[in-house]
This record gives sequence, C-alpha cells and structure tokens, in this order.
Amino acid sequence: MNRRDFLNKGMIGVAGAMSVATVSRSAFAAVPEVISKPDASTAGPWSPDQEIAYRPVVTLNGWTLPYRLNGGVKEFHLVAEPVVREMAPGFSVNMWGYNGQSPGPTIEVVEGDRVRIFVTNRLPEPTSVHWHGQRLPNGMDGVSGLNQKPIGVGKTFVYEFQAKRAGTFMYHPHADEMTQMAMGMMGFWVTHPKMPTEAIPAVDRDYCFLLNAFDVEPGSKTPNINTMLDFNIWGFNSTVYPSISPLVASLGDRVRVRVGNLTMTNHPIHIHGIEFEVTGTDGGPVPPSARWPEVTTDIAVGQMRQIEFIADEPGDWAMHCHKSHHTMGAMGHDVSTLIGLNHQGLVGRIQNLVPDYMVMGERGMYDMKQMEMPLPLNTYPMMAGTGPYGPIGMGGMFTVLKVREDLAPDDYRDPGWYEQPPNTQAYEWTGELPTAPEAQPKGSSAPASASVKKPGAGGGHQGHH
Ligand SMILES: [Cu+2]
Repeated sequence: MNRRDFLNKGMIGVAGAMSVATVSRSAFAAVPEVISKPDASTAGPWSPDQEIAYRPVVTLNGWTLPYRLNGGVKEFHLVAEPVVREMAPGFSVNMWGYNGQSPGPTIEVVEGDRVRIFVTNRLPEPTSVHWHGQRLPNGMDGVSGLNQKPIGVGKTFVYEFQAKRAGTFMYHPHADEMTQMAMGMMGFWVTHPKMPTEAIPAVDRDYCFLLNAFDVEPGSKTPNINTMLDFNIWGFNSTVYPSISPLVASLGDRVRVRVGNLTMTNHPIHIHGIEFEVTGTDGGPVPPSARWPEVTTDIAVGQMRQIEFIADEPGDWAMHCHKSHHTMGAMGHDVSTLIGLNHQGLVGRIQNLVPDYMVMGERGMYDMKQMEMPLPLNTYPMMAGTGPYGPIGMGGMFTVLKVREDLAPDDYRDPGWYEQPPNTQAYEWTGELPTAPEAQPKGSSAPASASVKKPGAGGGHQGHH
C-alpha cells in the first residue's frame, strides 16, 4: 500500500486495518519515510497488520502516525515544520506543526513497546520534543539545554525509550516554548495496556484531542505569539466548530475520551445527556474506587483527563468548554455591552457615513448568529454552526456527541441530525398565560447605558446614580 492509498483509505468511515508496509525494504536501513497529512479531516482508526488487543483511537480532525517495525522497535518520523491549517472553511492559519498539520499526528503504541522517534527540524529555529508524562531515561526527556542540545535547523535527532506505562500523554517542544506552542506545536500520545485491565477496560470507541487557543487578528493569518491571556480563537485540535468532527457512538457503547490542555487557561469540558467518570489522567489510571460521576471536568493547564461513559441515550448531545467565551469565534470578545440601549434611528444615520455599520447586540447577541455581517478576509463568524432548528450560536470549543442505534463498530461517519421521536421535544405554548407583574429594573429609564464601557474608565462599578 503506498502513501496515497494510506491517506485515502485512512479517511473517516472506512473500516479495516491500515498496512504498515508503507516503506520499501531498502529504506529500512535509513530513516523512516516521512508520512504527512494534506488536510484537517478526521482519519479513521489506524491499526497495524499484527494482532492487537486494543481499540485504536480516533483523533478528532487528526490521525495516527503509522510506524514501521525495525528489529522489534517501532520507528516513527516526526517532522517539525511550518504548516497552513484550515481551522474552518475559508479560515486558514499559518502555524508550526508536525508532518503537514497542527496538531501533529497521534502516536499510538502498546505498553512495553520499544519506540524510536526520528525528529527532523524544518523550522527556522531550533526545537526539541518533550514526551509529557512518560517514564523514560532523563536524556530522552527533551528539555533543550537541560537534557540535550536543541535540534538545530535542518538537523534530525533520535529519541528512543520504552513506553513503560499505559496511558494518555502528549508531546510538545521544550525550546522557545512560548513561540512554538503558540504556533500550534503539539501532539497526542496514547499507550494502550497489553491487555484490558480493571482500571483500563476495553472500550467500544476511543477519542482524543488537544485543546488550543490562538490569537489571530481578524483579517490576518499568523497567530500573535506574544499574547498571554487575550486569545480569540478557541478550538479542539486546531479546528473550530462546526468544522470539528462529531463524536459518534452506537447506543450502549462504552466511550473513552482523552483530552489534553496546552493552552494558557483551564477549560471545563462539559457533556450533555450522560454522566461520565474521570478514569485517568496523564499520571495514570484513577483507581475505580476513587472515581465519581461528573458532567463537567475542568482540565487545567498542562493537564490531561481521560473520561469514560456509556452512551445509553440516543440523540445529539452538545459537548463543549463551559467558559462561554470559548464557544465563540474571533469577533465579539472586546465589544461594549449594548443590552437595553435604544438605537432607534441611530443606525440609519451612521450608515450614511459607514454603509456596513450594524448594531452589536442591543437585544442580546442572538441576532449575531443570523446576520450576514461582512467579515474581514480570513476569519470566521463570532457564532457559527447551524442545526436542524436554526443557528446553534456556538463555535470554537464545541462539538456534538451523536448517539445512534445499531451503528457498525467501525462506522465513524457523521450520521446527520437526530430525529426527535414524537412528543419528546420542547414545544411552544399557545394557550392562555396567567397575568403576572413584570420585573422592573430599579430606577431604570435606560439601565444598560450605565454599563457601556467608557474608554479609559477603570474596572469595577461605575456610578449608576
Ligand atoms: Cu475553554
């Protein structure tokens, strides 16, 4: 099977194992072939020809890097390089990543495997790779200056260690970290147990993704690497909703989701419709006796969480970061609050001067979802995504858990929107309503005008009276 076959057949919805025979025999003496991915789609699960005792992971909008076996060692080739990532249709960002994409490919091995990773540096500056959470010899830990010389421009370094501990890990540079991680350099690593255990049982679906934050000025194409807190693009695996793939499950499936956070803030990840348990962290499995049910788990900076649940409720269940600004797009983070302000007549007058002028949110921001505001080139709307009943009003760190009856085990295709069974959906009341007094904001002919941000005004309360 050649590389093109791998990439075509590896796409979502295609069942069956991928071959590792991607490398000709003569190449075995040299460095493994570089396999890269041309787009931001979700590849189907990848498994080698050999017998495996695990369910391969599916990386949202990503893929698993094939390896070659060389004398019993699993060999991989990562290439650190500038890439262009399509975060949403019409919105591409200049990033740094690995093997054609950011994030890099997922590395997926089995507990006890000997692993050799060739890392070639095609960046304009030195880099290194740190294998977050792994037990390994100190000299393989990847902190440039501390454990090794940095990998110079154009150089290739080799990392070699045994994947001693089963679990959920990630990799990222430890050289000019601020720049290289802000530019998107990160990847996932999964080490499966040799056999399922009580703490790490077999699952029917296993998903993974990294959280990310970028600061990309609307109309520009390259992240601002100096931003410390005020990011405007929030995503899963360098993709924003609705471009993020759904998590698909067949009714009754045991589902594992692994999430890692390499951003500058924490993300409470929330799933509707089911309860889950945190079954592991990057430090290892949580003993079953120490687990408790949750519907939201906070994933702090530099942490990973592995959650599991039974997908026993059919439907389209929202799954998102619970920080509401993290489910929005590039626009709207730094806009004055206009709720309650009366703009009547003002818009027309301003439009004489600025033809595209629109009022942002005098009745809340819901209208923003529907309006076709002219956007600067290369950005995406503040709220994006349309469902069967209109705009969903969320973008960024948002996707949908789609639970359906009788899906084939290897079917990861988007099943479309859930059809609500009769009499199971919220409906409009059209009968009589009781008369009730309406709440009146205190002393308020124009209550919201006091909350309009005044240029130069400090934080805290503005005088209302
Ligand atoms: Cu968040």
